[in-house]
Amino acid sequence: MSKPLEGIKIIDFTHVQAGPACTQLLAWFGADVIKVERPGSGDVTRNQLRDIPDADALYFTMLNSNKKSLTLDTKKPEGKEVLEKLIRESDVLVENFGPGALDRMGFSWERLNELNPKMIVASVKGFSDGHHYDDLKVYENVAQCAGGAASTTGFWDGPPTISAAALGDSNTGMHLAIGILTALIGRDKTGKGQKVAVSMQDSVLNLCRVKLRDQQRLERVGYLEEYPQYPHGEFSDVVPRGGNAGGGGQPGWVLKCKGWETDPNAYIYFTIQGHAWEPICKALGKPEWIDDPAYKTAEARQPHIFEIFGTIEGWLADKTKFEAVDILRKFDIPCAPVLTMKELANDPSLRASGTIVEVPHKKRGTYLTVGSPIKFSDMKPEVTASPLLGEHTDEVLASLGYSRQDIFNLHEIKAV
Ligand code: CAO
Repeated sequence: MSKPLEGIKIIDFTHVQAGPACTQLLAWFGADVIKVERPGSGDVTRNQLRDIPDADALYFTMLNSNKKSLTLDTKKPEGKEVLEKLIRESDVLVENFGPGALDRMGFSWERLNELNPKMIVASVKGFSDGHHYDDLKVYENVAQCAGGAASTTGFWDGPPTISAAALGDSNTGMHLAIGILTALIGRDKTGKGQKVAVSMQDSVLNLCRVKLRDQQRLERVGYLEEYPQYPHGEFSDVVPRGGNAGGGGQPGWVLKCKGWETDPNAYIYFTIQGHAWEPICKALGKPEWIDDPAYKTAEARQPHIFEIFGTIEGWLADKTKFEAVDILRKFDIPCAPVLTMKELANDPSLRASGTIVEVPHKKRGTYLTVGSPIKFSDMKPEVTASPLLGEHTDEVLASLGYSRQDIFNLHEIKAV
């Protein structure tokens, strides 16, 4: 089956997570992604947190599937020459080096645009160009702090908290992929490439936009009625951390189920949707709450929402998280068990849908990874193994017109 991005050649000058997540997605959808790596070491994640000696770490394999690996020292003149050839025939270059690294290498946007005016140059940086922090190097947690996620995550009596979800890294990569695809469609109309830039701070903030909503509401009315601080606690002039409260108009909380005393994940998330109040009361065996003015509306419930959650926990005490959800789903109540990575890894539905896939790898044997979360009616993205360091160097050089002798002579700039 032909894939929509087949024929799009991408120079993948990315490392760690933010950039690789972007190019991996484009590779799944058919793009020819050539990962350019430093000879000898390659992407630093090949070696980070290894679980098998001498085999690429899962950190690398799970972010670089479906790609080719070209080892090339792009600081040496011969390496630059090869890169220039590649640039002339590629559609996109993606990079997430520290600020200024590509310029220092001699490949500024102006130079790249001169070499190939049709090429799209896509970058991830910690902060946007011209930002007062635009010289900073940034990793995931730094971005979560700079983008508003940390100050609004966690509990009010604890410190700012980092989410396990890669809001700074993979999320930024997904934003960049949207930018690249948009620029490719734009190029079809104008014939010109352009520079696409995404900052990790901006991408985190984009996902925290409801918190910016809350900041403005707080400044206008002085309180936020869906936060646990309302109505008994205090609000300052900044959006507080709301624990596990639901972010919209539906109060929710993480509630204990049978076995919580020994199993740290024996919980469900329970949401009280306004129109589901009647089914909730029925599910809990509390029909008297349906028309009681102290419980009937969301506004009336809020002052004693934790008493209501306590009653629900009483109901949950003899039910596992799975049993509870099986009952509540019949009443159309939005809820889910709190799932562990072990449960997700073995979930038959996720295996069947291709969201969790097993990938054979030359050195590791089989590893588990997350497949495409985007599903298509006409295409099923297949996940293939990440490349070994320099696995495709000779193949890529040959495709650029280098002879066997030339390739041999280039030994110094490509040696693994
Ligand atoms: N051949 C020769 N040199 C190469 C090369 C190659 N194939 N590939 C990379 N290099 C060089 C670069 O030219 C650069 O050299 P100089 O600094 O001397 O100019 C160097 O390797 C890479 O520098 P870096 O700043 O990108 O790497 P770092 O490990 O110091 O920092 C990171 C890593 C992630 C903090 C930084 O790249 C960064 O801030 N990136 C932008 C934000 C980002 O994407 N962060 C997400 C990372 S995922 O958590």
